[in-house]
Amino acid sequence: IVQQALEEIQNCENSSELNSVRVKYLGKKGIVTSLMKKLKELAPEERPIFGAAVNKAKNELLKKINEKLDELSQREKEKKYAAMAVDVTLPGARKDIGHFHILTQIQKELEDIFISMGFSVVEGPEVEDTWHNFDALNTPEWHPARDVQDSFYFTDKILLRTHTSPVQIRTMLNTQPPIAIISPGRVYRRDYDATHLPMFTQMEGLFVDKNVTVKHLKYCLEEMVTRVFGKDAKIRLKPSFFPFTEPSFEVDVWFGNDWLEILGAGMVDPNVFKSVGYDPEIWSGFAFGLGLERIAMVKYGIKDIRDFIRNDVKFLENY
Ligand code: FA5
Repeated sequence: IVQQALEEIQNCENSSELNSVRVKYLGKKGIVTSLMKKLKELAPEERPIFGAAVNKAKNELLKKINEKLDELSQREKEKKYAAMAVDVTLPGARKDIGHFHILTQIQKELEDIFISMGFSVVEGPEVEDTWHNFDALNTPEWHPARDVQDSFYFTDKILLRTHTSPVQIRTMLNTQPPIAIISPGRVYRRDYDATHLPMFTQMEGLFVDKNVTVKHLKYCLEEMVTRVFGKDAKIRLKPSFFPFTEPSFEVDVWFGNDWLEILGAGMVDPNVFKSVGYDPEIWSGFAFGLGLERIAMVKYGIKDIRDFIRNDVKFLENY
């Protein structure tokens, strides 16, 4: 009987099976218990021997059952914890997170490039007065750029700035040379087609010191262009005209297999220095104004400037 019981204990898979085995042998009506009841049917001299044997068997089974119970409950615990465990090596659920708008990316990229050359970033107001936007920039009343056709006026003296150049004036009025600043921001014009927006983004650059020449301007722009477009990119300065620079240039970049215009630049006109109280005999400088949308269009081959403001997620996700 003991042999049989031990085998059954050993074969138990879980604690409830083990409990059934315990009841079967040691319960009130169990096999071992009923053996004890047979004691009184035996001859008196046989009773102590039989009793001791049954007791021994009972204790042995109890001990085995308890051992087995420990083992099983340990195993059941392990199973339970294993089921609860988290595999930290599994990849997480992917969340769609946004990223910077392509124009913001270009702006940051250019800021980093100019900051590394020693420029600092300043900002100016988008609502300007005609003195900062035009007069101080040597653009007199009769100049066609002041025409209501091109600018958004609130009153005859207040308008949405048409370029970032008024930040040159605000900076020079606030500080003394040497000056090396860039100024990114929105500007507004009455323009709208595949290459012109009524609201677009420029980045102004201004460098003022003694003995500044066109070479400094060219170096600075070449450095910027090769860092944005790669080592093979080249620039070309074409003569142009701006009232606030003399000489003035339009700058083309060679990218892909074409020359593309990306900015206007030049040497600060003496009249601009006079309007901020700088002596043009002492100070010289260069300035440039680049169109950020145009730079992004050249770099990424974007054909229609209106894509920047359509907020089409499919377009924006590409950059
Ligand atoms: C200016 O606005 C001058 N203030 C630039 C400058 C600054 C010259 C300092 C000299 C010294 P322009 O109007 O060419 O220049 O505009 C500069 C750049 O802005 C252009 O090369 C072009 O890239 C971009 N741009 C002009 N108009 C638009 C428009 N409607 N939409 C998008 N980009 C434009």
